[in-house]
Amino acid sequence: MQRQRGTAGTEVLRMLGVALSTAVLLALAGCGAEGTDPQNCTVSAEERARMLGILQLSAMDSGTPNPSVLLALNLAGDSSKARQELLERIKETAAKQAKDMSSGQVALYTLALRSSCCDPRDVAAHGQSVDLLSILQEKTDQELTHLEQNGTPKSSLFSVGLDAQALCVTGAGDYESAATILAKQLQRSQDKLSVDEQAMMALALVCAYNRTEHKDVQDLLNRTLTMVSNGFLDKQAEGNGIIGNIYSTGLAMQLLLAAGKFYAPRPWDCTQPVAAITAQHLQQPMAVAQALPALVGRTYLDSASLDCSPEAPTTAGMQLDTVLTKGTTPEQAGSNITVNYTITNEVRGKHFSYSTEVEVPAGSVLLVVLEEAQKSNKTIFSFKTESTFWGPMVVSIHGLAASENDRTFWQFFNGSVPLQEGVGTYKPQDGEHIRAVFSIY
Ligand code: B12
Ligand SMILES: *[C@@H]1O[C@H](CO)[C@@H](O)[C@H](O)[C@H]1NC(C)=O
Ligand SMILES: *[C@@H]1O[C@H](CO)[C@@H](O)[C@H](O)[C@H]1NC(C)=O
Ligand SMILES: *[C@@H]1O[C@H](CO)[C@@H](O)[C@H](O)[C@H]1NC(C)=O
Ligand SMILES: *[C@@H]1O[C@H](CO)[C@@H](O)[C@H](O)[C@H]1NC(C)=O
Ligand SMILES: *[C@@H]1O[C@H](CO)[C@@H](O)[C@H](O)[C@H]1NC(C)=O
Ligand SMILES: *[C@@H]1O[C@H](CO)[C@@H](O)[C@H](O)[C@H]1NC(C)=O
Ligand SMILES: *[C@@H]1O[C@H](CO)[C@@H](O)[C@H](O)[C@H]1NC(C)=O
Repeated sequence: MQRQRGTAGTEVLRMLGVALSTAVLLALAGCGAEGTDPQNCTVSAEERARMLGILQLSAMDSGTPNPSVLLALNLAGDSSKARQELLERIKETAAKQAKDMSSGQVALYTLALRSSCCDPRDVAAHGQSVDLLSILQEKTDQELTHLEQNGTPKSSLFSVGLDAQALCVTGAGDYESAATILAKQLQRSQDKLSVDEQAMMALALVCAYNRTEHKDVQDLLNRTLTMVSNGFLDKQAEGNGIIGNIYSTGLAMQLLLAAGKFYAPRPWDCTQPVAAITAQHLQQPMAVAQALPALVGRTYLDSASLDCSPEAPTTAGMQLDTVLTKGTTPEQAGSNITVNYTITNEVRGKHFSYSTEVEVPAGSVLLVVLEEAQKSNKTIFSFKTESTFWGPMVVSIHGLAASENDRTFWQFFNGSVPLQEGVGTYKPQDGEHIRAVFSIY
């Protein structure tokens, strides 16, 4: 269905869509769909179930609990046992570790707990209790000070976007100055920012626009949101439904869902990005967690308006077996591929560049190439990884470590094209040239 904003001719169709898809949402979530446009941009029931299955499996994982997964499960109306257990572990971790987390992590915990109908001001577990909102405000202030002094935040603009969203939807603290600073950043350097960053920053502006009483702030937010959302619509047209890349498209959809009045009367065909994401069969829990909210018509800004009445109807048990058996296509057994691997530093300290050719079984992920190279020469191709919610991140090669303070990292390329995945999921092809280049972001 073509999504027509403010076009009178489609009013009847629209009303029909409202009635039907509101019914669908109510059936799915057991609660209202306030704050989102109730038209049909939702993913098929099968794909929704598959995605929920991946998130539930990830929720049962014993590793560090992932607040993005809990947030997505809540926004999609899940009430499985896995979700309940994840919530308990999120509370525990928040109570114990919030003070040592990055601002963006605290923001995600805040949104995850708020969407679970818990009060982020009083998170108690095992006799410990923390006020997440005061911690968040403090960490956000540090980010904003850093941003004003150095032109960059301590962590990422993506994180500061999450910070401002969490402060705004909980109605706590100073979301207005955060939103103003983010708007100015977007105005100044929109073309340099990734779609992911723009989406998270702009979502915060939508929330702030609705709450602020200052006309000049409203004007700034209005102009910025018109600019960003039109930019996304242009990208969707160029990218056949994809806005940025496949991993940013769901986040961009969240903004387009929330910011409709800022690009009206321009139409948005929301079925295009839904189809593009569905066709991708996302596997990584983190990728699914970021994509699913928009695919059920929700945004992170809905975290505070979910139905908190006791025990909504439970969703049917997920077919985890379909998730588990749905593997990726089997690779040709026994055959090897050759990958040319180069590491380069022309940024810090003694400059270097080394190349090698390694043989790995066809279908191996890039991490296996790095391990083979390391085996061939430990001094030259040594490397270290850290585990993150996106998988292993390469934090050091040849003894040269990435640094958040210096804003350096190891960037990966296929030839001259930057990879869109990490070493734990990217699968190089035969004869490919992989380059790891020490870079500044
Ligand atoms: C900021 C950012 C970075 C920064 C992170 C450091 C910093 N302090 O800002 C830098 C520039 C280092 C970075 C690097 C890369 N990134 Co990046 N990054 C992001 C971004 C925009 C926001 C992350 C964030 O702040 N999250 C909020 C905080 C609160 O959550 P967090 O869990 O603490 O975030 C940490 C992890 O996300 C981690 N991280 C960031 N990117 C990546 C990528 C991979 C593969 C891994 C394992 C971890 C990781 O660093 C964050 C800060 O510590 C996301 C966008 C998104 N949609 O999530 C992309 C994103 C996560 N990155 C992505 C990619 C592809 C990369 C690179 C592989 C790019 C490349 N060609 O080299 C490299 C990693 C290479 C390596 N060494 O292993 C993809 C991952 C897709 C996927 N399916 O795996 C995303 C989703 C962007 C996209 N739409 O394509 N990234
Ligand atoms: C919306 O789309 C989904 C998935 O394509 C479909 O199952 C559902 O029937 C549609 N609902 C309406 C109201 O069109
Ligand atoms: C605007 O904010 C108010 C609270 O100040 C909230 O009740 C309302 O739902 C919000 N409206 C939208 C469209 O987000
Ligand atoms: C944004 O500003 C324009 C121009 O001043 C105005 O016409 C429009 O109504 C504003 N939009 C919103 C959502 O306030
Ligand atoms: C790898 O490729 C680079 C650049 O094309 C080349 O200089 C180098 O000799 C190659 N290394 C090996 C081991 O083939
Ligand atoms: C494939 O490569 C591995 C090293 O990754 C090596 O041990 C093995 O002998 C190779 N097999 C063939 C058939 O070349
Ligand atoms: C590793 O490479 C360096 C430089 O090319 C070389 O001097 C050294 O002998 C190599 N070590 C091994 C174990 O191959
Ligand atoms: C790497 O780049 C080459 C050349 O652009 C391309 O043909 C190949 O598909 C890329 N590899 C992967 C795994 O995407």
